[in-house]
Amino acid sequence: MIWQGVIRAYAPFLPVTGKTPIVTLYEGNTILLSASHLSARLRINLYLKFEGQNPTGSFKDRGMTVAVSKALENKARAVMCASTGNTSASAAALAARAGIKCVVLVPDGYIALGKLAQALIYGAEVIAIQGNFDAALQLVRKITQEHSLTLVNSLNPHRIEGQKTAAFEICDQLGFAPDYLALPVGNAGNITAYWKGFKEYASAGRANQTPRMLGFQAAGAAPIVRGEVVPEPQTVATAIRIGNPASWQGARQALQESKGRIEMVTDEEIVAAYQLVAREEGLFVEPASAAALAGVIKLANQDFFPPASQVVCVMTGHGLKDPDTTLQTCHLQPTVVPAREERILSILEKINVL
Ligand code: AN7
Repeated sequence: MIWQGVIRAYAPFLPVTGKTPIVTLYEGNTILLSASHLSARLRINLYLKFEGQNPTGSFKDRGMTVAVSKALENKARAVMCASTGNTSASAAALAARAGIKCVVLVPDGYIALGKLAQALIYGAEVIAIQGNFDAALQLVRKITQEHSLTLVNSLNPHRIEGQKTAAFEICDQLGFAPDYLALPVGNAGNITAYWKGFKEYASAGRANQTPRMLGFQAAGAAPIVRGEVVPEPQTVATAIRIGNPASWQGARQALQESKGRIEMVTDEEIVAAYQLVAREEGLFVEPASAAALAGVIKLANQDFFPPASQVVCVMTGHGLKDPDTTLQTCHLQPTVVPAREERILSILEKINVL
């Protein structure tokens, strides 16, 4: 049967019934890529779960299909969220499928251009606030409590339910649960969801173990690592520019129960990993995703992983969402020359390919 999204694939594990209208973009079923070059370099077995392959280009579609389906089942007329970009793109797309309105609040000037374009073209009401994500989420929580719009941030438990399907897929693709699961942490919904998914799959006898969870925050936006709210978070990885995560408690539980770790990585480490995964594995991810890889590299360099460990690193979003950051942070540009053969040949000579 052809793939028809995570609800149909994993219905027994999800809060849906025969009466739930399934709103889907056929999200999920993303590749788990064996990262052979990085594995050799880091002396582990590293796999990359490429969530950029989802229909709106990030993992958010997994949770949003469930949240919007349940919103429609409950006769919602509109959904609302705060977002650093990917949640708004996904909410806007699935609301379009459902035929309901979508309102998104984003931090003005701190959202990748591709994500903004997505929310707008899918037809959402996009409001850019002069404040950060945390301020946007506070406003959205208040407004959705006092009015009839349905909140579709990961405080909505249906989001977590949908996102946990990524853990199921990893077990199904590998044939076992990995030893370690690494991912970037922003609002902390995803680490909460993965841990729930791994626990449920092991309880159901569909996975042999549960992995240790490894979360990574950007150094300028690392409230969980530092143990306190960061009032003015800053990082090149705008997706995780979050100073007061809503699922802080869920993250804490995942880390404690799995004997995991949460650490921070600098913007320099993020940008280095961002280029490395593109150049060594052919995978273009967004900076927030590269934070997870930067963390794995850092831990591997400290000999944290026992030999032959099976490590899955979640590449949460697609690099094409934020090409401005690529060119600026990596200082990349094409070589511009007149359209003459000798000019091309002189370059080929210089890079030793003749
Ligand atoms: C690519 O879109 O919070 O820890 O509003 O877009 O579950 O928040 C995005 C988060 C990692 C962090 N990678 O996940 C939003 C938003 C990417 C992301 C995260 C986000 P959470």
